[in-house]
Amino acid sequence: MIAQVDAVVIGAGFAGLRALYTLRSMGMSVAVLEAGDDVGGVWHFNRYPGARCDVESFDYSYRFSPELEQEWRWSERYATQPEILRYVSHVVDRFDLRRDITFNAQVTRATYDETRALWDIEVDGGGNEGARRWQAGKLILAVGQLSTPKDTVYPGQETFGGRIIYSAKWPKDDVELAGKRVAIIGTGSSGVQMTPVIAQVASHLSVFQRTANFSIPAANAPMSDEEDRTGKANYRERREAARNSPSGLGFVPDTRSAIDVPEAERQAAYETAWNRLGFGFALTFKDILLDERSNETASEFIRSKIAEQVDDPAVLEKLTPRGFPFGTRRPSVDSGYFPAFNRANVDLVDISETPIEALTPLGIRTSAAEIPFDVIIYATGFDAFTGSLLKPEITGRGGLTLREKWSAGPTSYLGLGVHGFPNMFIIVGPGSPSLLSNVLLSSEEQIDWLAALFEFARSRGITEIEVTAEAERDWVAHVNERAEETLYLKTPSYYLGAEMPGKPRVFMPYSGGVRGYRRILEKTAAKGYEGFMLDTAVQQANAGDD
Ligand code: N01
Repeated sequence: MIAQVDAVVIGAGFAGLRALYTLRSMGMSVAVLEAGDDVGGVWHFNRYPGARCDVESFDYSYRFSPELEQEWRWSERYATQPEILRYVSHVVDRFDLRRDITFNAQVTRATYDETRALWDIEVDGGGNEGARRWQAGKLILAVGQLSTPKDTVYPGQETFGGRIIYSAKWPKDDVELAGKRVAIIGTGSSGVQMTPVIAQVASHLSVFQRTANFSIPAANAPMSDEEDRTGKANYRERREAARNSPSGLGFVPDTRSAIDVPEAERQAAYETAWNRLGFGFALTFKDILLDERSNETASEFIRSKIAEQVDDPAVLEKLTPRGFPFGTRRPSVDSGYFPAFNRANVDLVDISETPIEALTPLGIRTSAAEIPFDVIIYATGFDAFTGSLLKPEITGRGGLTLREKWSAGPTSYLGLGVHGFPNMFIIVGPGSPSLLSNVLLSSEEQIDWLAALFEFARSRGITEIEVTAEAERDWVAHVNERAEETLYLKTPSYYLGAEMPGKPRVFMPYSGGVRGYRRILEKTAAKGYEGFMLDTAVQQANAGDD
């Protein structure tokens, strides 16, 4: 059976659900195909202890419904993963979204039929309704940027007698950690978030660190009634401030260079940011991510704060991040990470000095020792940005696959479309502010913009929308130019594809900021969607025409 719809959306995370809501509101028929067995995307899969959003709840929530904004009550400034899932479920029920979602449907193939301007989409794993093929006028990829976990494997892994868990595929069953000897491998945001929580229950916790990470305190707190009232009363202003800020978090940096500010004043500004801003710390001054000397003032401030939190000088030395500018690898936002290492039941294993050689039946063998464990947790991250986009075989014009097209790294126009792949649209993918921004806000911006483009096309009988080769080339050049203005290129990171061996080294997100990006989108629309070929010639046939 082939189901025919106006649009197929891949992914039922925040972006996919928003696309479903919006396109359905326009009168389009939509099918959402989701590989997991429920909604929520990364929040569905990353259910490890301590998982929580590092964007404030008021900002990490949908803006499309003022009623929804008013009725939902967040319990903390930074919501936990279970609370975020409750929110997503509430949204799905409230707007009756579930009926258009097929779960356990891993898309394996999407092929563009040039003669009919239709995407032919196949899934593995079977849909709930039994449909295994869909045909759609539009294909929306809302697959997430951090949704394909790295399959880290060590020699001897199969011999380990305990349990191995990947943080990004955390099981739904109760994972027993109380009284266990636990290892966490990886000290990115996932490792940093789970460390203090697991430390409280494990009999012993060893954290295996390859690279020390900068981390800012979340300054999390219960949401008081007063904060809730004020936040809700000022929601429109808050949304506007977020849209007009570089990161989509509402913070507007001090317009001075950090090094132009007198020492005492600079330290005071960092102190204020440290105590309240979380991720926004990087925006204390305008050039922390642009100028090495300015960056060093922020880096040094954070190092001094880490020093205040860790008792043992030898452990502190290992935990102190050096050798790359703060922010050029994504910093973490934590709730008690560094003080966890003062506990008697927690230790740090520096695997840059004593690498992991193998897993054994007993535990982990490093170059220095064999350490016994009951549970080993891989918090080793993701095949970022492109992992999930390249998982299905997506074939555009002339049999060209997206994997071939992106063999030297992703290219796009505005991050939204790829030349040779008509009627295919990517949400918060490479070439857009994506992970350098509040991703939820950025996805809503893009979806609203696409909705207007689709309306524009519909009113003119346009069946095929494709970015031009020239627009794509110019956008890639622009993304690179903006990146070159920053410090990001100085550090191997997942922004650059350095997290996976053999991945092309291309700076993937757009560093021109949320506001700058939105202005470009607005200008493009005002010029009749400049950079897009809008074709009325191809008749979109029905699947039934076969
Ligand atoms: O992954 P990461 P993550 N052997 O890639 C190490 C978002 N997020 O899941 O740096 C040993 O950041 C690796 O070491 P190194 C957020 O955007 C958000 O923690 O490569 N170690 C690093 O320490 C975040 O940035 C929240 O030297 C290995 C770690 O594993 C992104 O997701 C919460 C290794 C991986 O860090 C990814 O975070 C959680 C190996 N073979 C995540 N391979 C929120 O708060 C890798 N490592 C919303």
